[in-house]
Amino acid sequence: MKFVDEARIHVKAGDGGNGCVSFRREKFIPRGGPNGGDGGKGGDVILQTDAQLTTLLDLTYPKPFCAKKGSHGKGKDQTGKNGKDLTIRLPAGTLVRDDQTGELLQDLFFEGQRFVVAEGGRGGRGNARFATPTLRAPRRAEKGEKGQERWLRLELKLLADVGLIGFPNVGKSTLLSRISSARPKIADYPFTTLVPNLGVVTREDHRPFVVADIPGLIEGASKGAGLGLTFLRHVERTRLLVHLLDISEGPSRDAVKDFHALNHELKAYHPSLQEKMQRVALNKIDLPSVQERAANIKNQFEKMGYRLYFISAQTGKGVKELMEAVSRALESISDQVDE
Ligand SMILES: Nc1nc2c(ncn2[C@@H]2O[C@H](COP(=O)(O)OP(=O)(O)OP(=O)(O)O)[C@@H](O)[C@H]2O)c(=O)[nH]1
Ligand SMILES: [Mg+2]
Repeated sequence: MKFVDEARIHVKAGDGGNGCVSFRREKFIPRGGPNGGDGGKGGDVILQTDAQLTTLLDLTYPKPFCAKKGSHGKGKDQTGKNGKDLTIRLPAGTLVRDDQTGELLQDLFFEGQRFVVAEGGRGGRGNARFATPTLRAPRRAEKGEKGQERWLRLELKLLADVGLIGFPNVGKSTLLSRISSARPKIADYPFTTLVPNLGVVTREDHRPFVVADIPGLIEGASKGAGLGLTFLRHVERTRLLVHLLDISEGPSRDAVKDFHALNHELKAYHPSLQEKMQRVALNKIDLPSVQERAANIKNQFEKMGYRLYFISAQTGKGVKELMEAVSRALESISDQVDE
């Protein structure tokens, strides 16, 4: 399925129905009073999150999303029917902005959360409402109000607990496929992953958590190199990052330099991203060329205050230890939040 994380849509709530001008006409009652009913209220446009959805694809729709109009009032004091609401379904994690001002209208974070984004117009009052002791036969009724109409900018930020980051080809998707039932595409060329993948990690001793594997980042991504940084929006809301490194290309690959270069890109996207807690792992430890240099690299990371995990996403070696560390870190973060 195509992944879409931005959309611009036009919503229009229903207009209210008009009030009615009418008079009672009955046998033996020569001058019946006014009995024009009120118009019905126009339908609202409502946004609602839906657990089944993971992209904004359904919303790349050129026509406006319109709720129904209220019916006009009728004689015999009949109020017009209210127009039907229109509910638009969205994935959880969607930010809703006014397109013109950029103002954040709502952050649809929870499952099933609803938000009235355009209100239907009120129905106009019928002439029955305008009768007074001195004006017994008003010929006046109101028009229904217009329904609200606006352009919205929708932006999806995936709700994952853990973000998997790293240069292209380091094995992020391989790791995701090992720790969850997700089956992202894996190949030995850079930029295999073009859209984020989500996987759920279920563990006996810990609450399940969601991991997002995002497309590879490269140096200069903040200036548009590679796929740029726009996918980083999907790790903005994660609580923890797993930073994956790979030196299998040969001695020219410097894990420490790569680590700093990627963190520099995180910071360029938003300083808060660089401040997120990270767990750092050197992948492809099954390869002898990697094993040879591993101890030295571990030392360098220790000096910087990081424990370096050795893993092989392919064979599974060390993955359990890394996931335990991730579980523990998530727990300590949620404890902090609880406090
Ligand atoms: N030997 C070895 N190869 C691995 C390991 N993990 C991944 N690979 C290989 O490395 C290549 C890249 O793996 P991917 O999982 O597609 O890498 P990625 O980080 O998702 O790459 P992008 O999506 O392009 O950013 C593939 O050929 C994998 O088979 C590992 O632990 N050991
Ligand atoms: Mg990938």
